[in-house]
Amino acid sequence: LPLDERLKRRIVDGERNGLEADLDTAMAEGRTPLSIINDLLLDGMKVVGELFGSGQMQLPFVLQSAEVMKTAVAYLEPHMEKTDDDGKGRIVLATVKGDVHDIGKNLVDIILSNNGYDVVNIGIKQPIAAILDAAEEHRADAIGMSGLLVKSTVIMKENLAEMAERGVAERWPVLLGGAALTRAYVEDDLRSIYPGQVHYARDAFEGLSLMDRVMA
Ligand code: B1M
Repeated sequence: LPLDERLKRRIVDGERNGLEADLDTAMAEGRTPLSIINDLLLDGMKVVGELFGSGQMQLPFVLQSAEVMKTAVAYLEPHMEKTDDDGKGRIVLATVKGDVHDIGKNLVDIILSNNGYDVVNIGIKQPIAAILDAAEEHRADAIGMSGLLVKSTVIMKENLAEMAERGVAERWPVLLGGAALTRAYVEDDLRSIYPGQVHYARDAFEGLSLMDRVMA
């Protein structure tokens, strides 16, 4: 298989052996780490999602694919470009209660961190109380929530309601992302619940441009 196709296959097949060598070759050929992730590896994850969704792939294999994805991202991370600016703002990032998916959230962490933001990544399955405690403790400028399950979109709604009730809307703009969300749901349904800023980010790069806007 050509290199590009092989890297994508590695994610689908959960095949780790020789991964680093292929990533090195891709970089040596001039691909940036981010283009390897966005144009190849995420394509592989998409296929995994389709196979899993249609019952053609079982969960343990999805987990293996996710592990290879994480290994690849960790390997590529030190090779990514970083800006010199620092201290552009601080965001608390979490995957919401009941949800374990964190590959997207961790990509958002990497992109924001490499672009001058201070990211407090508190992990998966985080209830709103823990998210708000972290935001308070670290004096965050914004809160980012990720969630991939349809259930998580409901949790986000509850979280925003709780935040509105606690009167923190002035303090914390909110960024939301994850495969189950849609722009329309965030902008039409969720915005009306929270009297502060609520933004939908389709991907990590939109997350970055939104943070730039929020902090401007
Ligand atoms: Co799960 N899973 N999974 N899974 N999994 C999905 C989400 C699913 C759509 C698969 C499917 O059926 N086709 C489906 C959800 C269906 C639904 O809710 N209707 C599903 C299911 C059902 C489940 C379980 C319930 C399965 C089970 O146990 N029977 C279980 C859930 C457990 C739980 O959470 N309580 C489960 C478990 C898992 C694994 C553990 C095996 C593994 C996760 C490993 C891990 O993350 N550490 C896994 C995986 C890998 C997937 C799929 C295949 C891939 C997800 C992924 O990493 N994508 C996924 C299929 C899919 O999404 N279509 C699926 C790549 C990642 C980069 O994309 O996170 O969307 P994503 O991030 C994007 C953007 O969304 C955005 O930026 C990223 C790109 O730049 N973004 C943000 C994300 N967060 C953001 C936050 C921001 C800004 C942008 O600001 C704050």
